[in-house]
Amino acid sequence: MSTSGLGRRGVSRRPWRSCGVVLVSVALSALPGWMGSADGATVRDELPDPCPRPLAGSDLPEPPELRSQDGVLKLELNFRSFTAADGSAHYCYVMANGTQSPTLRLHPGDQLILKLKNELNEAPPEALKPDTGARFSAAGAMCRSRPVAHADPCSSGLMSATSTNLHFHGLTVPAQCHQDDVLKTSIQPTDAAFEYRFRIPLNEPPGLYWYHPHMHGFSSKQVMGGASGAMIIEGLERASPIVAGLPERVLVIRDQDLLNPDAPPSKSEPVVPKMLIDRDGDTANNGTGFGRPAKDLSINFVPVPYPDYPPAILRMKPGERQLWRVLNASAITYLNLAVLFQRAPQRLGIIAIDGVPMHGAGDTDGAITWVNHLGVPPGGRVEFIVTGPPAGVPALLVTRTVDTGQGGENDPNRALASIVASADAPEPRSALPVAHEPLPATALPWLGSVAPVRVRKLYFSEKLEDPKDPNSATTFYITVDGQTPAPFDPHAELPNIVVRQGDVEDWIIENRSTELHAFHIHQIHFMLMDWSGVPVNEPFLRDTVNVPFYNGRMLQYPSVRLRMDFRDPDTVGTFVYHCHLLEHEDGGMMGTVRVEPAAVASSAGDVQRRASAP
Ligand SMILES: [Cu+2]
Repeated sequence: MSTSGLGRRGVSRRPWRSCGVVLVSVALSALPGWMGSADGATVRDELPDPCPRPLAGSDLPEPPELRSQDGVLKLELNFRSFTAADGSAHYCYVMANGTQSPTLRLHPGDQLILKLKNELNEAPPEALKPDTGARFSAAGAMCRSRPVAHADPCSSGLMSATSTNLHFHGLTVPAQCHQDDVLKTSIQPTDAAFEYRFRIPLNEPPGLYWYHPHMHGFSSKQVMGGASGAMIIEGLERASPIVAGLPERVLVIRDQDLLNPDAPPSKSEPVVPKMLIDRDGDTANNGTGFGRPAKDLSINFVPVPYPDYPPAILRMKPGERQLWRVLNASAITYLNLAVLFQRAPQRLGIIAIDGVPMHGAGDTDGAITWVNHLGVPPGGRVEFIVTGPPAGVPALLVTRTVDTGQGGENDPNRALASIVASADAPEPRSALPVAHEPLPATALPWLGSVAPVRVRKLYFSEKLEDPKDPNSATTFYITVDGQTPAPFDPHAELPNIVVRQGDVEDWIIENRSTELHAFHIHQIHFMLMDWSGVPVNEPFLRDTVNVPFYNGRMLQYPSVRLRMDFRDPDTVGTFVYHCHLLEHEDGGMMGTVRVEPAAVASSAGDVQRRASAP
């Protein structure tokens, strides 16, 4: 189930529990930038959309890309939002030339200098609509309906509809202000452009990473509105020479509120499942693989809306091999990608997962793993080799249905892009270098061969505020076993977990809810060791992983066992782990880990977080 505090399309819902318990009605005139019209939507619609989106069925655009030069990538992004005429919220990172969400390309060792100007001048559009009876949860200083001017963006921790910040998902850069901190960093529209400045570690694996806002309570809204972009750490051909010289494409898949929520399913679908709505207004999983999805998807911003899913057009030369770098930037939608030629699934050669080459570390035989479908949780990335269809053969990139559990959303089968092969198709903008030197060997032993110094257990769970009222709010938890379940508390001064830099630990993540969750941790990668107690042979690293759901009949809760790598000195600091279904994260499913410097002795115990009564 999802909770988003304020429901879509004018349905008033419960506030974010994790931001406190005090309900505050927000007068429209109290919000910065509000234009004070009795018919605000009309005024808004007259403004040009700073985040324009292609039409459904368009040719697939490539995201703009910026490459580092002489070891530096310097850029400025303006963060803007807009309410489209159909009521949908658009958020975007805009460059001076008006293009959106550039792909940032850097080499290990390069410096990124990114100035982010928060130009949000409106609250989330749905929260603003007069008919929502707009309410924000607010408690004390951390969750406010209005930002306070002149607070230090590095320490304010303010969370409001117009606050933002950036997370560089997957990178092992320090969780410090101006680098990759999301716990305290909060940029307001009244602030000057905020500078992110850090160096990509020399040992950062080459592959696909991404950036997105991480404002607790508002992450889902901003990301679902389109606030995300890809980052590429160059050098994948050095880890996997098979991709040297290949043309490459970046495909960013996002989700968004349904463009046609009231339409019946397409007549071409083999079954018409009964439509079930979960208690937060999303379409619930019906188990058939068809029917109305919880969210629409877009691919490089080309929407592929329910119910007919008109695919974007991806042109390539017949039989050409390409490297596809796919980011699931959805807020809540799981993907299960496949490429079909005349409905027959094709082989996809996996090169990297979550920014780490498959054959960069533990598995050195260089053989490519070929699959015919690829699951990608929200936040996850896959990079794989695709061969174009012969000329004239109809081909599709699709996502197959994902069973998210009885309590999950509906992620049905649907098309994303029609692959059209012709000899005159344009080449993608980029190709991987032909020349390549092998990556230097890593200094540390392969993670899978290191014995963990301890084992911890955490579990996902959910609770209805009023078990007798299915429409009451859901609170989402991730709890360290033995601690008292509590939604993420931005006021907390103590971390949930303390570890020591240099250590490797095993974390068992259990799922006590009836829906799938996606465990993600900032700053580090991990290796999946077992799946509900059964060892798996998956010798590669990830930063986001599915945790299977409980079906109510199992004798024990499903779980994953993860080998967590805290050996890198850049992990020292305090950062978060959470479910990457951002509605769940916003709803409380997040915790903190403090990595202490190796020199600090005996700090490895769990810390019971201070009681968080507001
Ligand atoms: Cu979740």
